Amino acid sequence: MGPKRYVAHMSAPPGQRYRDDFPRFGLDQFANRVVEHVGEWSVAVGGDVADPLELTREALEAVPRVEQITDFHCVTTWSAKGLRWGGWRFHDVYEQILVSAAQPRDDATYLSLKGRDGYTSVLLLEDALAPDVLLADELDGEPLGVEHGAPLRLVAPKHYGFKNVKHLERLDLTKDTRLHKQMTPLAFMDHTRARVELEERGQLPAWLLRMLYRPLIDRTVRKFRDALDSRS
Ligand SMILES: Nc1nc2c(c(=O)[nH]1)N[C@H]1C(S)=C(S)[C@@H](COP(=O)(O)O)O[C@H]1N2
Ligand SMILES: [Mo]
Repeated sequence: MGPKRYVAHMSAPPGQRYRDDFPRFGLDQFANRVVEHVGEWSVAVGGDVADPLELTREALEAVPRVEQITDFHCVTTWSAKGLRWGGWRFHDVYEQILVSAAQPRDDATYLSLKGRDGYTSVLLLEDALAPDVLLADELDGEPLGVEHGAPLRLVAPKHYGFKNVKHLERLDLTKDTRLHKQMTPLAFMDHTRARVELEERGQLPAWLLRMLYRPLIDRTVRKFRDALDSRS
């Protein structure tokens, strides 16, 4: 039997450590691109579809709202516990709106996502259609704030944070992953699926990426917090 003090961490996925807060986070180059709250919003949907469309809030209101409590895991090894998200299942939005209105082609097997700050990422459509993947506009019962992705963000809890695109501006259903390439400064940081349970952190062994990423957490949290605090 191991020492008692480790018991609290037993539920963390491999290589992850829980922290008490949920910091604003991301790649350095996005720290200063604070997306201020936008009143009216819609998300463009395109790619390999017959009919590109604008997904409006009004259209989403026809889809049942859901609430979900899930943990959040950043690839740099920090995790946040028990976040209560509100919004819509991407699966429901896809089945109830996108299939009939946009008519994606059969070979559109990727979901590319773009944020208003220019950040992009891509998921397998199959992964995005899992029941715990949300288009979220609420966090802990409040409208989503600028720090966590207003007005709408993706929440994909089984995938590392870098797939959970904030400030959604555009979705593409596509056969081509190059349309919105993963936003990684270095090739080894990329991973098509980035599943947390399998520790798919990137193109290098997970233990090595843990070691490279962990020292970056504190300074990144500070940088993102300072950028938010000093905005005019
Ligand atoms: N638009 C946008 N989405 C983004 C990022 C970003 O910089 N811009 N950073 C990603 C990374 S690396 C992480 S860990 C999470 C952080 O989400 P949070 O800021 O709500 O904690 O957002 C992801 N989605
Ligand atoms: Mo991250």
